[in-house]
Amino acid sequence: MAKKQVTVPDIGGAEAEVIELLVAVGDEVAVDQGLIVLESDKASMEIPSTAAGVVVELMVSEGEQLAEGAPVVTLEVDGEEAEETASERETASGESEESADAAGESGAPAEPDAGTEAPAAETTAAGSGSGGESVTPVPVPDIGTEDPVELIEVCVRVGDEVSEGDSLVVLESDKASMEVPAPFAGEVRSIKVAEGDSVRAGDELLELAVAGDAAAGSTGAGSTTAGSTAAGSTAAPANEAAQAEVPAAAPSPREPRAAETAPAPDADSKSGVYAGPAVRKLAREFGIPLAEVQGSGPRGRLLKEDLHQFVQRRMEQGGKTTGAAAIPAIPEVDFAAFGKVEVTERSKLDKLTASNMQRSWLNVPHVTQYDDADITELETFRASLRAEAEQRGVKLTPMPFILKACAVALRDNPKFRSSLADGGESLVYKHYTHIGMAVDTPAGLLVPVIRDVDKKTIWELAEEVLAVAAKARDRKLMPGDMQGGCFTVSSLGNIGGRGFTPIVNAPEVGILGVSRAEIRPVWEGEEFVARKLLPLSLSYDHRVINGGDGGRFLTRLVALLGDIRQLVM
Ligand code: CAO
Repeated sequence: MAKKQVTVPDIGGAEAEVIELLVAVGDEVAVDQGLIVLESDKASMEIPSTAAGVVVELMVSEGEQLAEGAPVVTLEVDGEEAEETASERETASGESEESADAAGESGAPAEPDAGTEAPAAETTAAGSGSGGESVTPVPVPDIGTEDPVELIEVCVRVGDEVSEGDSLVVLESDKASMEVPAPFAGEVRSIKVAEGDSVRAGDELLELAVAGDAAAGSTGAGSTTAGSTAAGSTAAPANEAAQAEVPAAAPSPREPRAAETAPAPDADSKSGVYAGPAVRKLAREFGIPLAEVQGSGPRGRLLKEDLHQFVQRRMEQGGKTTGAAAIPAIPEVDFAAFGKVEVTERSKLDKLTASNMQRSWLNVPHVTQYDDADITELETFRASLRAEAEQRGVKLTPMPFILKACAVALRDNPKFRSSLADGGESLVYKHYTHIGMAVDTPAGLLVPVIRDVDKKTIWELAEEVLAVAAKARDRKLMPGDMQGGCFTVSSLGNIGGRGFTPIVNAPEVGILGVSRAEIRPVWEGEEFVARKLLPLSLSYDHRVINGGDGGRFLTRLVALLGDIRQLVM
């Protein structure tokens, strides 16, 4: 086992504050795993481990200001890793291990590379003498990694005059986001990149044009202000001698902008949002306004878990009150401000029904069709069975006839007992006829399912209607008693009303609402006659059922109830 120190790499600025410790002594860390989070006035960034090992010493504490080279942790690494690291160092710099350590070796990603020299090499003199113009390509500076990073924003347009230090583009990796500042003042002559491009150190970003005198001036300024700009260093154009000495602009860690963090207009224009680049990136991908998220990290720092919880809360809120995060919530009102109120807890069943209804209402495009069934003859027949019903010990209401008529109509219109599957790609046709029946109970609405309605007699159905309604009211239904339905009947006939629009019990595609039957005058060609009419309302899922299908189903149902002899056909 050998020891290895990890130090702060080039952070593109003077100092940054430790705002979070991501590891503790004894932790096992992997290469690239975040050790601490640093935050400057421009950005926050994770400092990754440069080796795999166990943390044996943590040399920093929260609130401390650190600069490049400051030791962060000491790791105990296995021999192989230590050897590799040592030989890498020797190959890279020719230094001994001690001298590398003394210099704060950290695998810091900011070694000079091709990009730093590119501007000088490619500067072209477009004019002549000191009064001419030079056009200088500006490359991606050293960004601390050889991997490509995403260019998420181009901050300038062709023709823009920029000052030294102005942001040209914004780059983002999963560890940091950074602005690339203008290495000198000039006019943007051409832009070689676009948002979404992957770029590496040395890739050309754009060309800046400077007048000869100005260029010379800016060179001077660049060399004298090196280290004091946001980037911490500058590059000068035009003057080759100067360029040879002055490093190219280092990227400036940045504070992400509103457009980047979330689509919400004020998402992060509010100051005080503490979030690392990975969190900001995630927030941007999901359109989460960071300013609305409560950070649970040290000093209110936003963690990925906070985003997860935010999304989860929004979804739950959607399920309970609005159905979807995108739907604006109904504002809470202080009703007590207007008079005496009483607040009661809703039953579990009530809340479950509410969320099922809302889910269906929001997912299913509903259409409701209305018609009246003439049940005069049916009622005469039912009345004729009263004595037998008493003998059998059952109450014969219109419900068994309605169920039976629905079974025949479902057989004749099989789409009504289908369900959507594969996200709408296919339809499942059921070859059974199980029908749910809404039961109004003191605890809330329950929908037991009566199986194989098509195979049962009116007497069997009458018994079962009574039995399941009693079971529902006594809260004795098992979950299986309420599953497997193909269609639902909801009758308010015993209560009253002329019609209503029932909500489809998805994934079923149809539901029949039954209202109170009453005797009404019906024109029969030459005169009005008194007939008993049963108002029916058929709601269906318009993704599956077309108006024509709905019309055929309802017309068939009306015909069946109007002439119950057809029920046996
Ligand atoms: N028109 C006129 N009278 C009707 C009728 C109708 N459409 N339907 C039933 N009735 C009569 C019955 O004949 C019975 O009369 P008698 O007592 O004189 O015999 C009386 O109303 C009570 O019937 P019932 O309710 O006991 O029996 P049912 O078979 O009609 O209904 C059940 C059973 C469980 C469906 C019903 O009791 C019920 O709970 N309905 C409410 C369903 C509901 O809440 N739906 C809304 C869901 S969406 O919010």
